[in-house]
Amino acid sequence: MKVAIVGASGAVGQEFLRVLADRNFPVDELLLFGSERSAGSFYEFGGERVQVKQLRHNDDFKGVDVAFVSAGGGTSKEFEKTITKHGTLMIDNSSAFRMDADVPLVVPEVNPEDALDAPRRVIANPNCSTIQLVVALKAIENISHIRRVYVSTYQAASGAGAGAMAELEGQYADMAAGRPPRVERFAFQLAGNLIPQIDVFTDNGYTKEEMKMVNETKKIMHSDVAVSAMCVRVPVMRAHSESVWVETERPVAPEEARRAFGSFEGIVVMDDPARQEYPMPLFTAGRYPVYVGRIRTDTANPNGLTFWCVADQILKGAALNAVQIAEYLVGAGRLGR
Ligand code: 2RA
Repeated sequence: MKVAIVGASGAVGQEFLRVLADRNFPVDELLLFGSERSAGSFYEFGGERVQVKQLRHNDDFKGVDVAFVSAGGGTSKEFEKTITKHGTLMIDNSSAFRMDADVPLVVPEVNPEDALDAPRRVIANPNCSTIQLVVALKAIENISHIRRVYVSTYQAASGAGAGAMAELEGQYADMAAGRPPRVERFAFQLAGNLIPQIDVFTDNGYTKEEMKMVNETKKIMHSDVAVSAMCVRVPVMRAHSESVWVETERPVAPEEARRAFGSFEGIVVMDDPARQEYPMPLFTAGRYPVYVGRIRTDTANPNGLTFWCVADQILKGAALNAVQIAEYLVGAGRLGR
């Protein structure tokens, strides 16, 4: 297959290279695209050095089967037609098209068949914090309909890109050296701090990140589930964590939930409080699954269940999920020759 990565030099772009190789995705030819700034750089794939080309409005995508795009919403909007005009499937990591009715929003463990109907040749990869949430929710939805979800997120620096990760690392180094930490990517110093704002505020007082969790969850799950979210940036490098409270139609005992999570594809249960076993972002970074632990009954709601989930934001929250969508389509005979 002829495969393209757009935004190859970014944190997610780099992870695409590793995930495609690690999962033996059938790549015959790989094209890398980037901004004027990253054009000319070389990256290694399959034992060869591949040079990044500048993304332009030309016919570079002719013959490309699938393009994994992670270069920001503005670039996705500007280049959608250029990328898809010869039939290339665009799997887009930005928020540009997620809520468009003719663009499927897909998490393969939850709604893979939605990927089969992409009339614009665009499939959207959901927001990272939504992906890990819906994987966990679907395991419970399978045994009792979820009416309501409250979620608090603890989102790593990686969600804001490679530059933000470098800034967090630099801030820790500055603090250790007694220098004032450099603050550029975030509105405030992140090291030693928590920032209760991700993305801009909307009219209802919630941030865009919080409203993505509300709206995307309904679209992916084809559900009327009510979601209320509080999203917080934490000084963690690259895995997002979430505290989740769900209200189900009938009470679900923790043991039943543990079995449902344990048998669900893509979830690993780490839940042995007596041995202090629960998922943590430090140990989840670089891994594929969504980890779930601290499963218990909600003390404030007889139909409530609460748990903690952690997943690598750059992998399951971005690159891995996009590659899994492509793998599903290959398996369904809808991608590649
Ligand atoms: C974040 N959800 O963590 C965003 C990235 N897509 O900032």
